[in-house]
Amino acid sequence: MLKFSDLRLTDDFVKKELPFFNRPNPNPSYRRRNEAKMTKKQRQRFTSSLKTLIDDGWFNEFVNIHGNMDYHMHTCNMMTGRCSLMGTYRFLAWHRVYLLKLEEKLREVDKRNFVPYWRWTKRRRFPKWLLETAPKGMKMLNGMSYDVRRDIKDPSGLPTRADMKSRLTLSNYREFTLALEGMEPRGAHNTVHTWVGGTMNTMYSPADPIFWLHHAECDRLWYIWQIKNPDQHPPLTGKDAIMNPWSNRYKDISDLKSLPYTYGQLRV
Ligand SMILES: [Cu+2]
Repeated sequence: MLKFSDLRLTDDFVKKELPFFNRPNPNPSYRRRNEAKMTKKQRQRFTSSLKTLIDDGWFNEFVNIHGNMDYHMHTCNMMTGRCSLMGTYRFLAWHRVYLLKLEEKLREVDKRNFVPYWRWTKRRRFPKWLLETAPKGMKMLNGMSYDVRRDIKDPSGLPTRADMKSRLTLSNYREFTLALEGMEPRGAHNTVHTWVGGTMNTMYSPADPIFWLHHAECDRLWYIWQIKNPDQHPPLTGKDAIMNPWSNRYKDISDLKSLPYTYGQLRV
């Protein structure tokens, strides 16, 4: 069982001042691991379980939830070009729920599964072991078919660790989430989407398995930030606070101790 002391919090202040009400789950069901540190078996399990979900059509439908941009889960809607703060405020929580739903399904296939995270600041290249997992013959909401494509750029285009460290010092929710998601000047999340390119640059980006590893890293960065900033929340009320099409509420999904997972590493 994971002990709190295993979390390797490097910052002494965090250890001492960690507020009781937003600390990691001391008894998580599982741990999300760094993709670079996974064993061959764990990687194979992940890709073959994903393939099971792709082959039975579940994955395609699940991707299309993201293809429907009516859920206000990004600052800007790629379809209409309209941007709103509501999307800004829902971005992190909505994607946390989305990841959890895939993870639940993967764990139904094999209980040992988890969504790995890709530390793009440190491992500055596309994870080789995932290169060949690129679904083909996917269907968009309008019935058009597509294959997952990538246009991977030079490593220098990825956000740096120094950059992320400075973004994590922002202590206001809105400023932080914008710096992570990306408005100007190019937030980290958007930068990585563009860096992978191809399908990752569209609203069908979840069709590329790297989407999940990228978003697990974004979620991990939020998680680290939440520990340091337990009082910072987006001003979501009423139905805006419900991460539709699911029924999860912001207040539950942002409570670290109620999450079933923790992260293998809590450093930026
Ligand atoms: Cu998204």
